Amino acid sequence: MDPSFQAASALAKANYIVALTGAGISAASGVPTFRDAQAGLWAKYRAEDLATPEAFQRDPDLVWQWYQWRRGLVRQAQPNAAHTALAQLGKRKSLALVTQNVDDLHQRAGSDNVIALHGALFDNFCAPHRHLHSDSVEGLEIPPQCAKCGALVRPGVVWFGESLPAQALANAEAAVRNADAALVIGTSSLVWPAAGFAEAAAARGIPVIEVNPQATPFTPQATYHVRGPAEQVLPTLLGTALEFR
Ligand code: BJW
Repeated sequence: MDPSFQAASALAKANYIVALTGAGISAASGVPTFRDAQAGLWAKYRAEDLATPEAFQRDPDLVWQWYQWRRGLVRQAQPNAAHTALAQLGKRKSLALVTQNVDDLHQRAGSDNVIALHGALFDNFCAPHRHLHSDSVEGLEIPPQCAKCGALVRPGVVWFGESLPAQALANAEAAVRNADAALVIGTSSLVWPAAGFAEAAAARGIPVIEVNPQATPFTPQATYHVRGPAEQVLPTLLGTALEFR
């Protein structure tokens, strides 16, 4: 039987679904992924030059330029059919949406209560004290300085070697513990602890559906691998699941 049909059937039977998303879901919106050979941001830049606290200490200008460029891309981007399909699923079924993405495309597509594991691209906080700066830093000299303590302000994202937000981790763990089906969409499953959620779902024995044009280290553990871009696969897959009786 067609794996997409079996996957849709498994989703239709589930009462509570957890969806784990990564950069691939936003690729069709024009937001580059991190590790794809041609288009990935890190084809031009090394991750360790940009997405670590050490890189920020060493060269805050470079790191800020990268984030300002990415903020510009995301501001211009629109949610695509994959974001919209998940938002619609969330209106019709009980869904926990856990994302590694720092863009706001799930929220703009209409998904509520998104669990953001790696922070938010448009948040800012001061590096040493994490004073949150809700004001935009646009128009300020880069790197901006904290008005409270004078330290440098940084983007409100999770860099390598940093802990993930405790509440988001706890919410994601609970979602994986309680779900009776899981979707793993557009992630290379290389970055931890996020990659562990798909593994934990598979270890519980629930159906886990991976949607990705490529195989990943997680693929052998997936119940179904629906090979293809999320913006093409998800509208049909989730639409079919919602129509099952
Ligand atoms: C499509 C598509 C389409 C294309 N449709 N699909 C255990 C083992 C080994 C190492 C570690 C471990 N535990 C922790 C670590 C260390 C580290 C880590 O994971 N390292 C590995 C790289 C080896 N993890 C951490 O440091 C984490 N913190 C932590 O663990 O704290 C505790 C601790 C502290 C100190 C010591 C030890 C532990 C923090 C990780 C933070 C990751 N941050 C980033 C940057 C966020 C800010 C920003 O955006 O600038 O998060 S890195 C980057 O990778 C970003 C992403 O969220 C993350 C994941 O990437 P993702 O989403 O999977 O994207 P890609 O590009 O990798 O893949 C895209 C996929 O889409 C591909 O598969 C394509 O095929 C597919 N695709 N088009 C569907 N149209």
